[in-house]
Amino acid sequence: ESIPPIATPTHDVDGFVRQYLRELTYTQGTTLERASLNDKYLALARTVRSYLMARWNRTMTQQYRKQSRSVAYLSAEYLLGRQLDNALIASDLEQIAAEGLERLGLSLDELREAEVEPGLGNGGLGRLAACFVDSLATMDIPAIGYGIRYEYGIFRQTFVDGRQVEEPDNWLDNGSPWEIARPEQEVAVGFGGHTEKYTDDDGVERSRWVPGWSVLAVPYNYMVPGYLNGRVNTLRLWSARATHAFDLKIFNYGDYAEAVRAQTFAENISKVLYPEDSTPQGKELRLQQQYFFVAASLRDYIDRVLEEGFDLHRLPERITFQLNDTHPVIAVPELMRILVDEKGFGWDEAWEVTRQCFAYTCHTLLPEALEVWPVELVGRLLPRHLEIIYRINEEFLGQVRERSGGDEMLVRRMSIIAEHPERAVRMAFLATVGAAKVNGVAELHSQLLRDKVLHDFAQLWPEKFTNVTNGVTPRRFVRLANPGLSALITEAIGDGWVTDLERLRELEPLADDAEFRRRFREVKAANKDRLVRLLAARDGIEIDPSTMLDVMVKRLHEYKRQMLKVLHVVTLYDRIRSGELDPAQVVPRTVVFGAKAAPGYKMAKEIIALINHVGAVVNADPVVSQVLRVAFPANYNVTVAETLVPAADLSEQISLAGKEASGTGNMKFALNGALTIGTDDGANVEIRQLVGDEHFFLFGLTEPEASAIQEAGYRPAAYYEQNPGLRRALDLVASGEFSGGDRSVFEPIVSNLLYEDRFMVLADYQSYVEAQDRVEGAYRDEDAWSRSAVLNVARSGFFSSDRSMRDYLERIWHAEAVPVEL
Ligand code: 26Q
Repeated sequence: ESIPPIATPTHDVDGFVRQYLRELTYTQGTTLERASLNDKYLALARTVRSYLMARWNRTMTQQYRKQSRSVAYLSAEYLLGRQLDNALIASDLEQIAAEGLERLGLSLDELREAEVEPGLGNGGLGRLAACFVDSLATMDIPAIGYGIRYEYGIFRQTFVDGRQVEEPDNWLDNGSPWEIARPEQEVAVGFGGHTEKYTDDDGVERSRWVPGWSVLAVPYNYMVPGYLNGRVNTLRLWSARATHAFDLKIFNYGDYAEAVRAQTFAENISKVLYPEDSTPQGKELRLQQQYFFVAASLRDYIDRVLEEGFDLHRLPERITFQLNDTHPVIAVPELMRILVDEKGFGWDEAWEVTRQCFAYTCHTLLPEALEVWPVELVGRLLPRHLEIIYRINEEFLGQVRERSGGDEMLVRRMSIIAEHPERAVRMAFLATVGAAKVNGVAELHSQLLRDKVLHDFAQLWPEKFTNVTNGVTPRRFVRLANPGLSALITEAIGDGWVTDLERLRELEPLADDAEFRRRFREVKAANKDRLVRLLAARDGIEIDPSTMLDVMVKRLHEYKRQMLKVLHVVTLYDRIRSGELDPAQVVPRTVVFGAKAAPGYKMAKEIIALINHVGAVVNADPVVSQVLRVAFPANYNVTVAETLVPAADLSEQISLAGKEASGTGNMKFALNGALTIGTDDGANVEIRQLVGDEHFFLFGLTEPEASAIQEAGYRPAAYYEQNPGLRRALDLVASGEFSGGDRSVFEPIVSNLLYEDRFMVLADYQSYVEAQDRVEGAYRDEDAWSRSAVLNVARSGFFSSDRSMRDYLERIWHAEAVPVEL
């Protein structure tokens, strides 16, 4: 009758040890003596998980009962980072786990290193999704994240002769203790086939889709624990499975082995994350991935509300589907298809519901980054969706015609279907038409969206457009990554800042406190030591912790301008070698790069080779290397960021103005007390406004200036001709100085800079070098520098992803917190 509830293990060392041994013995099936490192890690992960399980169950039970308004975040990427550490702090088990393991003769630090991070994202956009789900759980918002469980995440980067080589990321190989498969909740997703018209029982003309093939989507649930609260939200990632053996019988009875082999075709869909970041390729499998996870997610959510007997006409009262860029935008025609074809809605009422259910976040400004799918491909893979997209477009353009008095130029510009160079669906336009709200990710970016990329749409629907500046989770990127700084802050102002980051403001007066600044420097020094140990053990790289740590970590892309940083390094090398600079007068620095290039992005890979080759020459020079060293650890990822960011003195945020939508690394560095050298771009603009001009090294063209030069006809060679320092730096690269005398190696880079330079590296060179000279001057005054660093921390509370969530909630989602009892 009444079975007593199974208790969560007690929140103390005894309870922890008992649960740990239970996991090791009965789940892992081994003993302390025999256990491998991986066994010990898995048992630890499951132990921590077991403490959160009751919260997770309670959260789900409550969700069903309360039927509150909620948010479904649709994202093709979640760059989660390691799960164990975050689960430990969320459940307040750090101390207990450390002691409990010690009692067993084990080391928490050693075991946490055994976790392979799930790298299910490329960079900023994927990491943002991970920060957002963390904040939603911590703020007690009923929310679910939907995405893809890639079997292989972002590739592992290695260098061979300084050149990038990609290796598969087998992140699942050692077991995955953080996921729970729910195979009984699988859903079928159709593809291909044809559409047909028919007359229903009421004599109404209808369409239906008869797919040609299908795959199963199997959900895997990941826990998303709120920080020290009772909520554990769910991240639901879909994995593709071949439809059951029934296919085999039907069409391949005679060749069993061949039929089984054919199954793997379907399972390719969730096999690998596309490593392209911001230059989408129109690959068929990529569109399959998008439709696969979107169709499964909508189906999953809708089935759940239908079970409650919920009326789909009221769907917008219950949910917002937030579209993380255009990757999930096929959800718009999919919901229309469900409502019209399957639920018998009329077109207009279905459109009303659909439009109100979606909101779209744009993450780019680069025209080549806007997703466009050939009509031929969409029609072949999703014939019914193409018909629906055409109808949406027809009705939309009718509206444009009416409002504009038949301005056919405008109609052509705004059409969801592009005609050139081939007929294709413009996903950003479909998203904008299909969503109730459209947002950019920083003030400047949202403004440029309204003024440029989506100008016509912003004219038509000004109220649809809004901004939500990005943020990062202070749990992972301060509390967890920087325990020293966290302790210092907590000692000064209490621990409320972890969930209310604006409270960092209370540190401002301490910037003037010499003792506090000294302790701040102590923390920074300790963080550098930690980085020294990591790079030595992980990469065999030796760095000197007494030098200024100058860090540029982000995807390798021409618009981000790693090239500008290289030219600065080459300039320093040249100035020292030529005797223009006395090494005794130079502030010693270590320049750290971390960057992956899309495997097909030639120029990006050349730049990686250049960085490595310049680094090798600089580091080998007996004079220069006394004051300048370059470190480029391979395979930069979230785990590396957690050690690197807290150690940095200088944060490089040097994209061409108007190209970086926001940036989020910039926020992580500022929050950890690095000063920024940056252009007036993305969220740098807001960082500078908040921390103050005196504590930020601004340089470079502004967006309007850069645009004006481009329009007048930018001639990079003119900068080369007129600037002796720049000429010497480029000549050195061209001379073969960094390629064993071979002038051909970096010739493509040099001629690209001289004759094209799309991102105006040469135009900003002088300004950048001068800003670096100011950095050097400022760094010499240790006390003034640490004062600025403390003020950076104190004034960056705005960049918490909790604040981003509040903005989304107020401006777009209108959902409310629903606390779950602890
Ligand atoms: C699309 C189609 C096919 C293949 C790949 C893609 C693809 C994948 C990833 C396109 C773009 C991305 C990632 C974009 C991205 O990370 N953008 C960054 O988003 C951050 C969060 O808003 C911003 O801070 C950065 O400024 C922006 O570059």
